[in-house]
Amino acid sequence: MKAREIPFMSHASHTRRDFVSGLTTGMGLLLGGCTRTTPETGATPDAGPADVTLRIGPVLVDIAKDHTISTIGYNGSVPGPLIRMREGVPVTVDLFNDTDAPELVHWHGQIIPADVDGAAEEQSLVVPANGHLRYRLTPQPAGARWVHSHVMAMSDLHRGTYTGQFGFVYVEPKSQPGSYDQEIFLATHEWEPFYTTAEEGEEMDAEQKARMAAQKKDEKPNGWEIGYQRFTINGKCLGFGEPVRVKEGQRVLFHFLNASATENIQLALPGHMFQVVALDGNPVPRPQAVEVLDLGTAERIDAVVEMKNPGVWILGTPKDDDRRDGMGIVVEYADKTGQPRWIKPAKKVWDYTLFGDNRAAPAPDEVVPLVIGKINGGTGGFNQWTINGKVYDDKAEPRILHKGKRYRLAFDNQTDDAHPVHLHRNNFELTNVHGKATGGVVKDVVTLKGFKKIDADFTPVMDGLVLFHCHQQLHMDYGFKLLFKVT
Ligand SMILES: [Cu+2]
Repeated sequence: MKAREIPFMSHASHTRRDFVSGLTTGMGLLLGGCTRTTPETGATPDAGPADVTLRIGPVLVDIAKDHTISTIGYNGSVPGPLIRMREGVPVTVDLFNDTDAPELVHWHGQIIPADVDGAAEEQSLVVPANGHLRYRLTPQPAGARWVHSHVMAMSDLHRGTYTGQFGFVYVEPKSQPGSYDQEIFLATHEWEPFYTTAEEGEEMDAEQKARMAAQKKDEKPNGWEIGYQRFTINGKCLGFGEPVRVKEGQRVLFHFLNASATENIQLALPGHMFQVVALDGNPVPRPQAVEVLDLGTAERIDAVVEMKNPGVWILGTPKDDDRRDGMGIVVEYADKTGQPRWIKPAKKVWDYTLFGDNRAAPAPDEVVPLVIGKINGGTGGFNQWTINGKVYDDKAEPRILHKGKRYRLAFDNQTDDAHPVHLHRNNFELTNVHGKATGGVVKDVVTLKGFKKIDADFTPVMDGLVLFHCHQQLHMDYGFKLLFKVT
């Protein structure tokens, strides 16, 4: 069976125009092999149409009334088309780049060879400026994955994950789990980034506050942070797009993706609970109902919501300013009208271990300490980020890991920022979160809160270069990376 590339047909908030552009996408797919004459960059030449085609190019996104964002996206829409693949079934991928800058297309959360993973540090194939790249990959594992640009943006807030280059990838399992009446894919993203010196305070406990107070002495002041003017779900500000239309009694499976460049967010749907069934696309041992979801940059959550509170509601961020600036979407029951309602949820601390079980983790073959540090940039400068005391050095030899051995990544965040750290081409299992043992929660991003420790175990199965980094673009760009080599 072939992988399909389809528009967001199942998603209520897509307008007719989006749907039409989705159809255009489908035609691009058929014509893909003959619309460009630029040379192949490498990989597997293969006659005939590709199974998946992504065309990188300028796109205008109407995020609100009289408010259009000019950015770079995939196939003329933001988010890009929902790409469905089947676990273990190889696909041919065509990447066209209609921009003047080389691009990297990263298949986030998939266990695939380094050359097609889409990261410069892993020496992946590049999509040349105004050029074309074709290769094959075998999608795995099943679950909610995604695709996004992996270029360094540095000080340019119109590159990398600041743009509209992101889209859902759903790798269909060999057998379908769970029952639901409707499936909705929702991706959050912020627009119109700007530099600010205002630091966004994370919620902190007494221990975190004490450590922060101790650390603030004798330091340069904090460097640039990023703020945003506008917030969207599936490219629309709250109230502008079509609502998610539901019926009383339905079980709706939501696939949430935080496609931000730099923001960790929360989402709530007043009057309803989220039954969390998978994190980063991987089923959790103990599905649990929660009122508020926490999503660090690049994290995904699959949650089932039972629609049993008829009305018109706002699914959105508990942060009033950000919701006012667009971070939300209306959920509308059939035959219900009126102003969408918002009720502030109770404050709850997000806890990954809620979804884990009590199994004891096998002892690792080796512990890899990863101590996170920060060098303040001072006013008008960029902060730098260190792992084990060093900013990323592309001349340094990668750290060698061996296939089949169990490694424990021992994260020790010695900064006050929360870091959504990501390991490429592998999944890891959380084994200890803030001193509490857990098991069975398998992820590819984990958000390290300020001054906290998390252990995550993994066993590399595929050789080659493996990039580890913070998924906060500004942190990644300024040092927060480490390269492994699996042999
Ligand atoms: Cu970070």
